[in-house]
Amino acid sequence: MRKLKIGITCYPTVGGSGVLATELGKMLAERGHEIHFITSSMPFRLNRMYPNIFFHEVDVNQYSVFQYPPYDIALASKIAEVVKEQQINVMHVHYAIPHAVCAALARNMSDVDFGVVTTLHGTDITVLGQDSSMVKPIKYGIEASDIVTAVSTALKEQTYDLIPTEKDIETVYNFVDERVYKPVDVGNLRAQFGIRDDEKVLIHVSNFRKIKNVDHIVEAFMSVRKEMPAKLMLVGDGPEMNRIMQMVKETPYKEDVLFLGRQENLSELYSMSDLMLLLSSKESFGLVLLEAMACGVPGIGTNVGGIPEVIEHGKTGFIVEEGDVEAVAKHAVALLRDESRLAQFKAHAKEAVATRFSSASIVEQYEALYDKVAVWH
Ligand code: GMT
Repeated sequence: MRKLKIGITCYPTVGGSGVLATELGKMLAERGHEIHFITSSMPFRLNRMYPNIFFHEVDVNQYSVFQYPPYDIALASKIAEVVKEQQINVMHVHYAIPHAVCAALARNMSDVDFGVVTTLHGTDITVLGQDSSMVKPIKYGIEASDIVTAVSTALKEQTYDLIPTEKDIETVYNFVDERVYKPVDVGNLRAQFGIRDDEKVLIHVSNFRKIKNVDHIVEAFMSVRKEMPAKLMLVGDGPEMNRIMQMVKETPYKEDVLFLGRQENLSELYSMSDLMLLLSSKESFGLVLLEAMACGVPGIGTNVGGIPEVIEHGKTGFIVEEGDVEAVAKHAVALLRDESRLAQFKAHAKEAVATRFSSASIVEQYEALYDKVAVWH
């Protein structure tokens, strides 16, 4: 495989698409490619020095005459500048809106050519695609890209439902770094969190947006808790947090719900857990499910978006209809009470990460796509 100079643009703050883009950049760098992040701030997972990873900050000036800072124009200009200076072969942009459109603008402005790969992550299609004023810009961003990928087949199909385009879209699943996400020894962490040996641990990790249905998670947990000793760990923060805290306060098992806020060392928290819950109303993939599975934690998820492509019903977890909290509780109690079945599910979850979602094979899929569209200077 030829070594490439790859530019990556994503939203660098906490969120699945930023995590995926950063992890991909790190793995590509380890495989000898030169990586240039062109983002508004340092991607948060870029937490150590890599000799072949560079960061180019998009400077968004606040001009007093403009009501809104021109991020998109500043990004397009920066992409054009970096591509020329660094002789970038291919840009990989995450999100059709605004990033694919910015890459197209950069290509028009620039006097050197480069390939463009766009990855659709979900919100750019499932939310913006519902807004009629956004359909044409999304279509434009998709069609101006050389190659478009979606993180699940469900997202690909939703894109065709919402956006009138003939463009070929390839499914390339999310992955995790298996060296980080693996079962780890947690010492006496369970005891430090006040979790007794006879208690099972359920976990939910998200940005607490309304679409994550954290209230359904709390309701399902309360039904589980009525049946058996258990704790619920809620990890993350976001707009729904206050409402959820209020809701939990009014329940009989409020002491059994642990609010952990945003956390860095997720593999430790997953390693303490027995079951992951992701009951979203929209979810193009559910990267947190894969993180948990890599640590040997099966999941219960809704029959929504890409979740059924991640969880194999009856093998690595269960799929339930959105809002059916009693089905969640029923599956959870049955599985958590049956130690040998739980052990099987845990093993299958790890195996799925190593086979269907192996980072090496997914990074190779991206490399093959870059190789097809790379422009050599
Ligand atoms: O889930 C979120 O709220 C964050 C969002 C994002 O744009 O970063 O995540 C999306 O991309 C992830 C990485 O591909 C997927 O695993 C998430 O399922 C997807 N979120 C939604 O579709 C709601």
